[in-house]
Amino acid sequence: MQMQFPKDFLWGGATAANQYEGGWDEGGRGPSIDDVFTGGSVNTARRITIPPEADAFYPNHEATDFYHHWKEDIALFAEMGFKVYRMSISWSRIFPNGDDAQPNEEGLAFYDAVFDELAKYGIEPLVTLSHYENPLHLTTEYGGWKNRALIDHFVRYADTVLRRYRGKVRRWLTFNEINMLSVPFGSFIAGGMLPETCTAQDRWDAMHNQLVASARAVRLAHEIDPENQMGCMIAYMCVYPRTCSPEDQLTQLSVDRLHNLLAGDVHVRGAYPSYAERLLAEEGVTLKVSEQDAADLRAGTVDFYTFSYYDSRCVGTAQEGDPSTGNGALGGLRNPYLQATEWGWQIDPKGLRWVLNHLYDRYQIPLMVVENGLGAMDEVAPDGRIHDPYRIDYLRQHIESMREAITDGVDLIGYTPWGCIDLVSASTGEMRKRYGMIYVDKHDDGTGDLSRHRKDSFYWYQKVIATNGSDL
Ligand code: BGP
Repeated sequence: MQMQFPKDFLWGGATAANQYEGGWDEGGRGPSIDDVFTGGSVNTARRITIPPEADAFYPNHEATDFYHHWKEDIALFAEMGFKVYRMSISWSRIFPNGDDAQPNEEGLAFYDAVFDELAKYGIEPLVTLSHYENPLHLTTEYGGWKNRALIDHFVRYADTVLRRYRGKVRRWLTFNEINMLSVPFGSFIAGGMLPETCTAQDRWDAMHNQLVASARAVRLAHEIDPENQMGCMIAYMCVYPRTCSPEDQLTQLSVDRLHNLLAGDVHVRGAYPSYAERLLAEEGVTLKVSEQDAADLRAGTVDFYTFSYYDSRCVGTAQEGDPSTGNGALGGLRNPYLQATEWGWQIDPKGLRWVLNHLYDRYQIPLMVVENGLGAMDEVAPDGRIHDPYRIDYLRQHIESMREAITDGVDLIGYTPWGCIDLVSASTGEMRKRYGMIYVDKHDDGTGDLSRHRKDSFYWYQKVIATNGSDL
């Protein structure tokens, strides 16, 4: 038995302003935390420099310049056949400092034009309110998301854009990969807190504040337009027990709950799960939930659940000679059954079927894979084209796995592979780690004319969408 993709399946692609939009000091935009983040290299973290250094290169200042190429890029997305386009609004383009009295009209008008252009092609926007980006002022003046003051600032920003784009945008995600705050990697990128002074308690306080802010935004969105569909976004870092020892099963259970499930449980169920207190205590963290917070969380549960899926890893007892994975966010052990990318991310399409089933068993609400893809170093071949069979292979196998999950009975409503057009890497700040089906001529030393080129995967994905996933 083999089911097909539902006929209204949302095929598309995903980007985010912090890595794609550029125009960092144009149109009245204020600086964001990404504007003080320089590039790293393979598996080395990016560097934070406040204020920006005059001679350092900040990859996202221009990024791949959606700000000046949006018409051309949307036309290319339409050519691929996108039904949906996941993007984010840059908060500091709307409120340059995050706590301003009035929004920046030029910023609001920019996204109006983008949404109108998408509508022209019948592409539905899926908008992330906060994708790894805060106005920098909220870090320098407030210390980032551990400060509860950010809840009100975020809700005001959400209120502004929800009202402005009412009817133009119907599907929203609140915080990108909110659960990255469960690991030190998320301190700055997800929480706007300087890593050297950020404690585990700060990170979990920040996550709590974002969960409350998210719930309040969800409730507001439903009030503003009952047709709004509100989703959460979780980085699902699939984990397996390294061996069949009972200890390894329990380690897997704890890691899965702490890093993957906890935040989503709050988003979907409107309350912290019963396992939270003990698990957090083991991290040295105390959960503080006021009565008002509890009421807010209950009143703002999400309509659908979205996640990113790139790889999997093992946890538990290391075996002789086991290397750890090169993916710094969660660490973990190598799985001897899997190949890894150049950046140590283990390629595991079957794991996606496992995760989809795991999540649907748990929540029974519509699911969407809003990030997935292969970061690779693409070359322009002597024939002037970009041949990326490795990316086609990766995507094909993950789409097959999604079809298996649909056959298993999972309500999967859409798929937006990450970085459908080349953009800056979040973890390393590199340009050479490319995900796109559209190549952008831009390099780590800042050179390149930003011209766009269709890769082989562009034509392949176009065919996948045209046949609703039946010709892979
Ligand atoms: C996710 C982020 C994205 C993105 C992607 C790929 O965690 O939501 O912003 O960049 O990972 O990661 P990277 O760019 O580090 O390869």
